[in-house]
Amino acid sequence: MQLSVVVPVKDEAANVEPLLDEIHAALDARYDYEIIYVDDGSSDGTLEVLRARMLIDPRLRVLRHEHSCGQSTAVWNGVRAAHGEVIATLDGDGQNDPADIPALVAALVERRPGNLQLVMGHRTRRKDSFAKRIASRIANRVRRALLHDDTPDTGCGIKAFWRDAFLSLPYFNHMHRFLPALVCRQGGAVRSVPVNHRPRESGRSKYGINDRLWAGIADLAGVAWLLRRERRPAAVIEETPPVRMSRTPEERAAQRH
Ligand SMILES: Nc1nc2c(ncn2[C@@H]2O[C@H](COP(=O)(O)OP(=O)(O)O)[C@@H](O)[C@H]2O)c(=O)[nH]1
Ligand SMILES: [Mg+2]
Repeated sequence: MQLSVVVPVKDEAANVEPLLDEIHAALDARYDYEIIYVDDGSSDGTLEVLRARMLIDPRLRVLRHEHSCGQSTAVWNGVRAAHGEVIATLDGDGQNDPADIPALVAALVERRPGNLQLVMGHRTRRKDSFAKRIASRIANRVRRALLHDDTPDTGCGIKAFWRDAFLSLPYFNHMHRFLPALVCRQGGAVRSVPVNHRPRESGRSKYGINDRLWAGIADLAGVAWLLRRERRPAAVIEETPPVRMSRTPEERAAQRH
């Protein structure tokens, strides 16, 4: 199994090196893996730190957007570029603990149930401000009641999924907050696994409670609409007897006579 770790970053210069060290410590000797950082138009020197590190770290790949396009788009492009069939993502600010990656990946490849497509981290003890925890708790309740996605913590940055399953989801800005509902929509199963959470040591949070709330309400309405518009059956049954396509021009010519 090949594993690609995708890390979206915007203005996380001081967090890059410590987090990379932790990712290597968690994965070295366990997996065939690569780490893909997607820099989303940072202006604090994040890209320069990544470039310097890339020279001495053969497992590190660096992608960048010339202008900021948001976290969902960064994750999407990182996954598209990934070579692994299994993807793990985590936030670039160090709040997620890379030591949780093996447990998430193990749960995914166990495939219980067989249609398991996504394993979500669940931050059971969040190290965020009181206001943020309350806002998040309310948002999670409302989302869960409306989307029935049976996931306690969809905003958690650390998760594992199959690359193919992710790339068959509909892309839209902010989609990364709705992965469980979108996976269920396409017939996949989702599991949640408890993970560690840590306070932010450097840099600033990019999301305010207010802008997350208003964008969140619009997105929730959009995702609810998408769920109602899903009509694909679990399987398409072909009734035609097997037909072999002709392989060569000669074979095709012979069939015409
Ligand atoms: N690519 C990209 N990543 C972002 C953006 N905003 C936040 N991030 C990353 O998403 C992760 C979570 O963001 P953060 O500000 O810590 O959110 P919080 O933990 O919910 O306060 C971090 O790795 C950020 O660097 C963005 O606009 N683009
Ligand atoms: Mg954070």
